[in-house]
Amino acid sequence: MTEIAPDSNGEGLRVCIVVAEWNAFVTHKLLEGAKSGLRENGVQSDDITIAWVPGSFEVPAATRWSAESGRFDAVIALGTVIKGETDHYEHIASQAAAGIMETSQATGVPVVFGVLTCETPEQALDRAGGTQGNKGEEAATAAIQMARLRQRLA
Ligand code: DLZ
Repeated sequence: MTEIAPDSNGEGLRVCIVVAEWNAFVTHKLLEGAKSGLRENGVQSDDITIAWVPGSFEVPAATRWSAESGRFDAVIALGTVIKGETDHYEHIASQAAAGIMETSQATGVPVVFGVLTCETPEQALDRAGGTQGNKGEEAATAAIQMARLRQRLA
């Protein structure tokens, strides 16, 4: 039997973080969490690229460009969708999730989902360094582990 345990050693990995400006009061905190998660696990600052996009709807396109570039071992997608008075929320959240999954499957590059989908701003802040931790930091660990797993399985 062969078992591959999670490997969170980020040394030498190159990672692109795609982050949405919409709801910047949350996404900036997610970005800080992702950067510190990468750095704490050994990813060098010079090996981290941050790409800002207007909103979560644009996140999938930028993840696709970065994944197709061949320059990155993993891509982290960050955004925050907060429920409003219209069904815009459902469209943006579902398209972001589907596009990110499609990018990962089409390119083979791990693209991890760090897009919050919340009912209220408070729920979002709880998940961006508040009572529920920082989903950006969790995304960083997931990105490293998936990049390492890909190296082992490829
Ligand atoms: C338009 C819009 C709305 C209403 N809400 C959000 C949101 O909660 N989170 C988010 O990341 N982006 C939102 N946007 C912006 C869209 O993602 C997109 O940037 C614009 O529709 C332009 O294509």
